Amino acid sequence: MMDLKTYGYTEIEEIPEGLMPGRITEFRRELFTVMTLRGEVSAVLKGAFYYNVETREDFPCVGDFVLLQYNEGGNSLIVKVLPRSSKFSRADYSGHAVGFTKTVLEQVVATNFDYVFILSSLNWDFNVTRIMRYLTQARQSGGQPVVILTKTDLVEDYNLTLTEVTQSIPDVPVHAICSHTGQGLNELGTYLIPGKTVVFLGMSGVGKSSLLNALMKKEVMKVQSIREVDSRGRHTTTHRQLFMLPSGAMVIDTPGMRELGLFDAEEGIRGGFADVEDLFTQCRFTDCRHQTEPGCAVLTALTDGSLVRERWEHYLAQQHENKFVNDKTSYLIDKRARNKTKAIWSKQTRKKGGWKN
Ligand SMILES: Nc1nc2c(ncn2[C@@H]2O[C@H](COP(=O)(O)OP(=O)(O)OP(=O)(O)O)[C@@H](O)[C@H]2O)c(=O)[nH]1
Ligand SMILES: [Mg+2]
Repeated sequence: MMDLKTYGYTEIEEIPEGLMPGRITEFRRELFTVMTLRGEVSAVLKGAFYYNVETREDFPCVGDFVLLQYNEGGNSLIVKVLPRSSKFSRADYSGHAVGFTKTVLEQVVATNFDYVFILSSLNWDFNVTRIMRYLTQARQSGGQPVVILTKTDLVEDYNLTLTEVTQSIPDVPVHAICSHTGQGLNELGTYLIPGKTVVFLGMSGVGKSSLLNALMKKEVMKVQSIREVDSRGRHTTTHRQLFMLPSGAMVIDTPGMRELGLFDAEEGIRGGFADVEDLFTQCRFTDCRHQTEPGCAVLTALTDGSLVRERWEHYLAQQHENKFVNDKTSYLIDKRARNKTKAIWSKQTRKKGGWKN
């Protein structure tokens, strides 16, 4: 018989007759997978299960310890969620309308973890501001944050970045790893101890599932290459799942989040390229386009090598992409306005009888 203690369960309250404790490892298509003393079982919510439909904050989530009515022949029934020791939630703007007002729902992403691994890739999309934003959320979760810089094999020298991150967040441990070569993975041993749970957070494509696979020593989660042009992830992982590592620790892999993505780009670029934008203030002309203008600080920096050409090109590429997204958004808003005008106009002409279809 399996011992639920290995899944981090501590008996905090007496189990009523006829119920069985378990830990939710997966939730997909309205069906929960729960690890119990009898192994893995499928479960649904008991009809009378109460949760607040407006906030959904007490809706069972991957990582939760629950009480079940075990059902031999079919789905077991979840009757209760046990108190959570930690939880990570985010605002869900997907727009459920409650009454006439659009409320922002709390979406609980994972619960009962000891560590929050904030993953960030060391490739050129790297930016400290984004890490700090994740950190703010992680600090409120009840888990201990750890920053993981991924894909060390893609950069020649990551020591500068490592120093930059360590200096920006001196109270949080930072590790640089490569899931492909295994570099730095043994440093993570301090956290991956039996009975402890780690949740992986980070943007799509940073390598969360790759790290999970490396730690599992087999492919348990699908991994997909990112778009090379801009290193954006493809949102490969679409559900959350808890895995038991060979070390006895557990990992909750999560899908990369959207809202910390594209539309934040402006602030993100500023945060990631402060050194580049600082140069602009030194140009002779305030409207310098940094192309051929005399007294351009960017051109000078490129010539004397203090600004690496690739970095400048990455900056331009990001600005370009960001502008594209912004233009597209305003194009759609304009289009909606135009269509509205067109609708009013055609209505009026039709009334006058001057419009024939
Ligand atoms: N070079 C290199 N590539 C890596 C490394 N880790 C992950 N990748 C690649 O990065 C891409 C994205 O990896 P995933 O593990 O799918 O990323 P993810 O964070 O799980 O993404 P989502 O599931 O969409 O949130 C894949 O092509 C991986 O092979 C690494 O250490 N080095
Ligand atoms: Mg993934």
